[in-house]
This record gives sequence, C-alpha cells and structure tokens, in this order.
Amino acid sequence: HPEQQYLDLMRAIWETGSERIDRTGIGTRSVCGAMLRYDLAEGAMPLLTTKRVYWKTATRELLWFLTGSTNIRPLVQQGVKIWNEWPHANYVREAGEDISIDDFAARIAEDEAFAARWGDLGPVYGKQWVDWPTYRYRPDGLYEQGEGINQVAAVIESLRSSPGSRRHIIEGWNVAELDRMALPPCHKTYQFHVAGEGKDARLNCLLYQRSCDVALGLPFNLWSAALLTRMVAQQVDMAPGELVWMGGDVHLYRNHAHLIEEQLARAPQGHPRLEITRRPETIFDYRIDDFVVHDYAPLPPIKAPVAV
Ligand code: UFP
Repeated sequence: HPEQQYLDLMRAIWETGSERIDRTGIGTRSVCGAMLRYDLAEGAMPLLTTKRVYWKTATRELLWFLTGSTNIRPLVQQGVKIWNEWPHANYVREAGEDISIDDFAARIAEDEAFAARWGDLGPVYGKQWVDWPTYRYRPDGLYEQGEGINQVAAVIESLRSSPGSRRHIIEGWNVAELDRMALPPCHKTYQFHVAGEGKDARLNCLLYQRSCDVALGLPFNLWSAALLTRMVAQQVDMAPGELVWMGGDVHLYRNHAHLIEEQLARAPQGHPRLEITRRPETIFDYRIDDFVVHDYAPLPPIKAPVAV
C-alpha cells in the first residue's frame, strides 16, 4: 500500500532520529533528507487513511494561495483556522489586548479594517507564487518596483510551450523577504517534469520541503502538492504522473508520542480517489465544490498539539 512509505518514515524517525532542541523549544527527533513517491494515476492521492485528514481545509488553503492573498480573513470566513496563531500572537503583543484566539478570529471575520491591519501574514506563499516582486533599475542607479511575476501562470505557459524544459519551477523562498513573513515557506520549491509525449504526456511534480512535521504537517502537505499537480495537469491537458516529495529537516515532535504510537499500530484502509468535476478556464478559477473524494473511509482523527 502506498501509505506504507509514510508509516515507515514515521517509524524510522521515531526509532533512529537524532534528538534536537528546536526553535519551538518542544524538542524533536529528526533526520536529514527523506523521499516519498506517489503514483497519481487513476485519481490516486496521497491521502492518509490511518487517520482522518481534513483535505477540504488543505484544499481551501491551496485555493487561497492561488488568489495571491496573504491575509487570513478569507480563510477565517470559511472556518479555516490553520493560520490564526501567528496574527493572534502578534496582535496580543503589539496591541496589548488580552483577547482569546477565537474572539480574535471572530473580529477578523466581522471587521474588514481590523483584518486589513491585523490579519496579514506578510509576503508568504500567495504573494510569492502569483506576484513575486521585481525591481527595475533606473539610469541614475536607483531602482523602482517593477511588475510582479505570476510564477504559477508562467509554469502553466512553459509546460504548454516547452514541456521538455527543466525550468518549470514555483519558488516560495524569496530570500530578501523572509524576515517579513509570519513563517518562512516550508514547502518551498515545486518542480514539474513531463514524461512521455503528445497524448501520452504525464505530469510529474517534485516538491522540496525544507522543514517537515511528519505527524501534523506532512499529511496536509502531501495532499496539497498532489492536488496542485492534478490541477496543473488538467490545465495543460496531461495525465497526472508521479508526486515525488523530498524533505530536508524531517522530524517528529516529542509531544506527539501518543499520536505516533497509535498511528503506527494502524493499517491503511483502501484507496481514496480524487475526482475534479469540472475543467475551469484557468488554474485560478477552481472552487472548493470542484473536488470530490471517493472511497475515503479513514480511521478516526488523532489530535495532537501543533508546535508554534
Ligand atoms: N510545518 C510543516 N508543514 C507546513 C508548515 C509547517 O511541516 O506546511 F507550514 C512545520 C515544520 C516545522 C514547523 O515543524 O512547522 C515550522 O518551523 P520552522 O520554520 O522552525 O522550520
């Protein structure tokens, strides 16, 4: 079963990873470098079945990246809470108001001006993916802002015009802007690769993720990367090929022991498939209702605290 790779990686890190003190202070067991491969043919997706993964939440996040937004408001309005912690902590610190995270989120949803002031994450994925900033040098040696680069549109275009290219890349790691981001990108580089030709062309994608929380982050990251690959493949009229995932610092948090032990005692359950019910005009026109998952009968979710 393809999910076995994930479980084997989890077990290997838990049994052999080196103990590290990390930024969050929780402590991890970590390995340097790991690879997972998933065949995406026939609708197959790397959607874990040994615990329930909230794939709609991850899908809403991906669609939000594609809008170029870096403000949590559109997510909060859809009930997606995954990016709330940082702006909440920032607000408590800067404004000095002791407000709960739920009350903060409610205010973001209700009050547009408040959201504009306190809901922004800095130039994270959405900004870099569709509006990477450029500079134009002037004759006097100074520079001014140029037009932003839409990397996603550019990759769709290059896959159509020169499928054999080795330069189909979407990059999130904008070195000059890292210090303004709430979180520097984890899933930072996507490279697309076309195998076969003409009507046999298959779209492969390699994701390099610099830092990976295998228990809580990776299930989401695998789904999203496979989803992006499926959407891009549909837009360029190719069959989906393989998703290759590569991790840099691949770790498990010490306080996830109960999750890890429970999940490693479970066995994969069947083969979920993703159907995309419509072919939107462009990569930027997908909606949440376009995605239907079939045959997903996972074992129950396993709760664990996210390290922030
Ligand atoms: N993390 C993921 N996937 C993500 C994401 C975060 O695994 O998509 F946004 C985890 C990795 C790490 C932490 O445990 O969040 C980020 O911390 P750092 O920036 O110190 O690597």
